Amino acid sequence: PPQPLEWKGRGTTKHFPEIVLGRCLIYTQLVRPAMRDVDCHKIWEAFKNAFLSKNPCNITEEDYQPLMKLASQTVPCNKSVFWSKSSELAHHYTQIRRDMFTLEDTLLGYLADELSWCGDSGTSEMNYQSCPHRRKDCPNNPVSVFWKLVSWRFAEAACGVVQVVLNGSVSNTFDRNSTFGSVEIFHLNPEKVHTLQAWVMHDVGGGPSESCQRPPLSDLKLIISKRNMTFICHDNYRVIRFIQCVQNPEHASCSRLT
Ligand code: JS2
Repeated sequence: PPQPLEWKGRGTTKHFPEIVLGRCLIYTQLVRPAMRDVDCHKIWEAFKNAFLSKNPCNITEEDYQPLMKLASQTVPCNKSVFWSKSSELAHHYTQIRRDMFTLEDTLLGYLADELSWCGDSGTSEMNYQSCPHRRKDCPNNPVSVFWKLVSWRFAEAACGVVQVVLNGSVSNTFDRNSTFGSVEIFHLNPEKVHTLQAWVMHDVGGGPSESCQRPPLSDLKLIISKRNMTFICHDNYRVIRFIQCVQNPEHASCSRLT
């Protein structure tokens, strides 16, 4: 019979080392050639040293410091895009507006997006079988600590007007337990960020579940106002609606778009 798995989360992604090194080269040489002098071999060394030969329930922010230092990058003011429950749409938006950045359009987010990784204290190997699940095993695992840290740093570095793409077709449009609701909004620096623009996008054809006028969004408005930033909210922001309509050109609500 197969051995019982050690952890409840998915194991390290197959070919993780090659994917991270390959993504680093693609990003620094092709996607953002301004970063062509970044040493991807050093980045890979720092990435793997953050979690290999360590207890995967005991990873700390310090473990990732060398990687953070090597991969540091500045996003220009007014160009940061946050998202919650709207990953695909937010990333389509920044793939078209190439001057805008989600976290996954920065090197660190690009390297790790959709991947899973962990090691173990007894070995210098990666665990391709299973990795700790955030809730079912432990919160301080390599993947969760990484995303919390990079999200926090991405928010802290933002300046000017920042945008957030929210999903108005789910019940937790603004979720205080999400990365956006628990980490990012509290790390925006009001001395640098003057306005948060929230775009509440409804699925084409799907009925709205939440909107700017409803309690979850008024909670967000209150949090942002209390932190001395201006809050602007629009349902179905036109520019992003166009992207949704490219994927649903036949829908009635898309033919009436002006
Ligand atoms: C595991 C991942 C991945 O504003 C965005 C980003 O800056 C992000 O890091 O945090 C926000 C999205 O997080 P949120 O609000 O929790 O939305 P969600 O749809 O409930 O969860 C998405 C996962 C957040 C962290 N994360 N975790 N694996 O590949 C991965 N990529 C990201 N961004």
